[in-house]
Amino acid sequence: MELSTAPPTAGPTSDLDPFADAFLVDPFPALEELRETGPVVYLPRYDVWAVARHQDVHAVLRDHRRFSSAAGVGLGDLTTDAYSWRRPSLILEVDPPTHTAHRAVVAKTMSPRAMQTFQEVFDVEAAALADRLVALGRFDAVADLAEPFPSVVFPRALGAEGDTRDALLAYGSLSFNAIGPANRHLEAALERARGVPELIAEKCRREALRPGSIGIALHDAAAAAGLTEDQATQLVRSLFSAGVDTTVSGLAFAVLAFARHREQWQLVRDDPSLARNAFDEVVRHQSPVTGFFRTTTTEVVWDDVVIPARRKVMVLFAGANRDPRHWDRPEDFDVRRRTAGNLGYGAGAHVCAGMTIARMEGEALIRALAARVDSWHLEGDPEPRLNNSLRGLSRLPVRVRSQ
Ligand code: OVV
Repeated sequence: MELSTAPPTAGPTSDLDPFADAFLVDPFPALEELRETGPVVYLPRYDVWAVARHQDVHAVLRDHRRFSSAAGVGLGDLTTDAYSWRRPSLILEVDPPTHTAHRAVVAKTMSPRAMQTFQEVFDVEAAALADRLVALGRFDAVADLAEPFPSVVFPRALGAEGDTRDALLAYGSLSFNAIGPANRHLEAALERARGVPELIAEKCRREALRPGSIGIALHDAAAAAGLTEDQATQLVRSLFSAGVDTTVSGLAFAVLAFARHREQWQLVRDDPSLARNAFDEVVRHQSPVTGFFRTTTTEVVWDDVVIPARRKVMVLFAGANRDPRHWDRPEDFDVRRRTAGNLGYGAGAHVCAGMTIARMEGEALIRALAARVDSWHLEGDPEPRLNNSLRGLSRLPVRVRSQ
């Protein structure tokens, strides 16, 4: 291997604003430009660095020693500017070894084995929803399909009592907007979520959770690992934060993809075992979570570019997921594609803890719909939902054809 002898440089820069509305609506042209500009690019507008190529996104995510999560995974530094509405996450905003212990507790309760219990409930719920939608014929695939499914099945699996839908959607919106600057999207999310953090905290307590639920299993596993009840409550909160809006986005993008690419829907109808891979391909193609940040723990020389210590690096999953250096025809939505290397769920120690349940939800609903819907038709333009780190739709008017 030839070692680079070039001296470290300041590296390429870009005037990109990754929180401007144009980027939030459609980040892909700008991400292509970033990938072409270099492996790591300085963004003077926010005084941060950005990586958008598959290889670099993957490598940064796996290097938690030099790229820390402990100062938060957003633009701001949580060690100096804490969020006003919650304490730091015990799993998202920490590094190994503390992270490892907390992650093990969550992983145990969210494992494929533990999730098996919920498969049947998801299938029954998906079938009932698909029946209702086919009966409607025309509907908004966001309000009537993408939002109701995760915001019913996920809190139920977690053990939350009562109707938590609006609270969870508001809380998710806030959690993901908080990754960005204090712009109007974050302001609106804070306003919408007034009183919600307190309500969520209440729902996460052991006494508030249903026996046999993931939430109770988490409390038990946390106690067995020597964590306090307060810590267990905060770990349950993490699941509520990350588990609803993300899946809502994935399902809305799935419908949009199938309305735009009817031959892909036909493939899933012909072979419903493709449902699982199809959902993963939606996550690869649309990358609901555009990217999170890391903070350098020391000076890092990355491909001859010097990033000083204690600086923020934006890790663009959505850039990696469309990188032609890794993917064949990255712009194409292809349900039969090998999705190995999909970074839509992140990678490394912090890879999405809810990945198994998210995939189960996506698969269950796509399967149920594939058994009933012949084709999807757009009845109007999809409307984007603007959020500082979570791509999504606010409206998706569709009509379904069924026999
Ligand atoms: C928004 C988000 C994503 C992932 C994890 C968490 C929050 C957390 O609170 O742990």
